[in-house]
Amino acid sequence: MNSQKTAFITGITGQDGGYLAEFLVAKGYAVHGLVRWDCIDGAAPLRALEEAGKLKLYFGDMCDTANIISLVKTIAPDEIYNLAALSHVKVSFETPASTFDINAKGTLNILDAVQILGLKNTKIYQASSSEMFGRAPAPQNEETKFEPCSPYGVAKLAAYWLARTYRDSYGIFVCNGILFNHESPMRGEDFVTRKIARGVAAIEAGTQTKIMLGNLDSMRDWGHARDYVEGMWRMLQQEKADDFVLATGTAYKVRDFVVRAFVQVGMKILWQGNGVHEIGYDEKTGRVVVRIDASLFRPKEVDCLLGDATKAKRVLGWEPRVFFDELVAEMVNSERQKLWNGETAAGDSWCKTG
Ligand code: F7E
Repeated sequence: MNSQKTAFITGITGQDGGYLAEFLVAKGYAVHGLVRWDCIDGAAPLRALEEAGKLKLYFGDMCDTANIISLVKTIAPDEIYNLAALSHVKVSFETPASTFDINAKGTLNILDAVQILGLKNTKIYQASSSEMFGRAPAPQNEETKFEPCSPYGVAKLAAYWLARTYRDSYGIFVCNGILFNHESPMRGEDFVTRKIARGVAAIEAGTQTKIMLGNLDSMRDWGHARDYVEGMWRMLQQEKADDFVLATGTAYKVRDFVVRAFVQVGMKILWQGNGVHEIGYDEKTGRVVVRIDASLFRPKEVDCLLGDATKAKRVLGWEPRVFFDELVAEMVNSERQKLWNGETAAGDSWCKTG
């Protein structure tokens, strides 16, 4: 009898999908992943696993009900990790309808597939988000009242409630992992941590002059994605499905990330001015290396996300290993390494994205 477990990861080309695929392959799983047709570039780092016969990739679309049901039927997974999403909060203000389709309806398609196919033993991980807490006072945990304030947060909250409803109504094993921000060198370039890390390395190398940023004062609880994918897996190893916050329990401002990242290349940043006129400059040379771009502000901002992962520690035995300083150092050094290896450097035009 084949005792190898099978996992199906949607959103496998994203940061978490990549780490999770590696983690599950190392645990001996047969891993299957869903790739959207326009995300094929993101599948490149996974090719080695695919060529080694440890991973199988399928083109698909979370919004295509028949496609999702048919894939779940073919794969008949023991575990489904539903990571596929439009994950950029600012972009969700510009594309609220497709955000809702992918993040909420897409989740419904996964739940319906398991329900309709009668897969009683399939366990589902639903990638819920701390963004669902929105403006709720920090620290936030599983008992905190949700107050989302972006189309992304609202769509994720709809998916969260669908998961709970299917769990309570049909006995489907589905866990909501309410994950606070988690980063790594694999993070998308339009998220603030990677954008800063890349910018700092490029400024050090002289290929970029400044980093354009939006709100410097929002606070986030930043952990390492590698730690968080292990938490996802631990949730599905439980006897009973439940919801868990994963977080480091520490929060820093975006400006703290900037300061810390420049320390990594030996620069001390001082601040001057207010609002869109604020600048960050190098103490030694007086050179301005951070400016504010009003277009990078969001219509509504989440001021402070700070998680309390006491329940995950108690029930799952999960704890983060990487904290702020180490995370920033890893991200900046990874960007420096890429530049030293001759990877094309970003110019100033690039730094206006995200
Ligand atoms: O922004 C501020 C921005 O885009 C962090 C996603 O994984 O975590 C992530 O969402 C903060 C915000 O992540 C820029 O206004 C300033 O306050 O890196 P971010 P996020 O919005 O927190 C949650 C938990 C998720 O679930 C999401 O999928 O940084 N900020 N200046 C900026 N942000 C960006 N992107 N770019 C800037 O230039």
